[in-house]
Amino acid sequence: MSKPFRRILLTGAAGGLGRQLRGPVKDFADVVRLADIADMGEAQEGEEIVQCDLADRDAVLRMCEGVDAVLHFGGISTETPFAPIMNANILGMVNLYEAVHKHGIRRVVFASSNHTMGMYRTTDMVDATMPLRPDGYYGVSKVFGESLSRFYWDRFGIETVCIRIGSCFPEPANRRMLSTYISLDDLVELLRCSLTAPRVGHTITFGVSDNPSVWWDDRHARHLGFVPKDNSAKFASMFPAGDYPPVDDLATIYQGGGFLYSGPQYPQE
Ligand code: NAI
Ligand code: 15L
Repeated sequence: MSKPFRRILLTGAAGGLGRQLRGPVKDFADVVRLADIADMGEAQEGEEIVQCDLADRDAVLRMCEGVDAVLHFGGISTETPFAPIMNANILGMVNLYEAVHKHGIRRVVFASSNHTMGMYRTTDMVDATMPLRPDGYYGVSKVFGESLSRFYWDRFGIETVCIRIGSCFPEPANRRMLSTYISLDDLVELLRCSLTAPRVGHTITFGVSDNPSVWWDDRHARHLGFVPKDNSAKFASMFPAGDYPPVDDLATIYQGGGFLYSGPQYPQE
């Protein structure tokens, strides 16, 4: 069966998700170009390898040459000091969209994050139209990515699906992740929908499985046609409600969980 694209680019290919996506995304294109600042090993059949720092404008321009669509997973993926976030997630995003525009690439799928609205409470129900409420520098950098991609849609007609990924790990690491869990299979299906839906414009979607307890209402992304198949119910017994931290714990109050403690803290030293 023919594949939807001739060549797609997967950034962040050496990372936790990138390594797991490397196989499945081959269904989307004849050639998958894998990119990262870190080593990705040897290219397998149907793969190309490009080692590239997202902060290097010329290298990013070369990385995007001949590409039909981008799955952008590269960058700093947790709360850190601002400088690396600025280089990889802010400057890197500017470099990527400049290259996407120059090469006439029409669609990007951006691995955004639930930390764009981590300051909502765990008692809130959040949808894509609500004000962004990031929970640290990392969340702010993803807000920047969502905003930059919005600009490139409004100004240049480049389509982007921003996936506010919850927690994509083999299994939840804590009780919070019973709400934020997305299985790898569901993420792959969401990528397929994001790449192949006929018209996505600038879409914000929540990357989450069909979990029993949800914080996010994805009704504004129905046009993607994504229907999650998995849920976190099978992990519930790992985290009994009584073991959860007391109610004055920031990681319990806010959707961003532990990131509330790793972001900027005041007073500073
Ligand atoms: P990861 O940290 O394992 O992988 C990120 C990759 O980006 C790494 O291989 C790293 O070398 C690369 N990278 C970092 N700085 C770079 C630079 N300057 N130039 C080029 N490459 C650079 O993170 P993970 O878990 O694989 O996440 C992938 C993406 O998905 C990230 O953008 C992250 O923010 C996003 N995400 C992941 C979630 C999850 O549950 N795993 C949840 C929400 C968002
Ligand atoms: C993220 O954005 C991170 O990239 C990932 O490592 C997890 O911390 C995830 O959010 C989460 O909120 O569980």
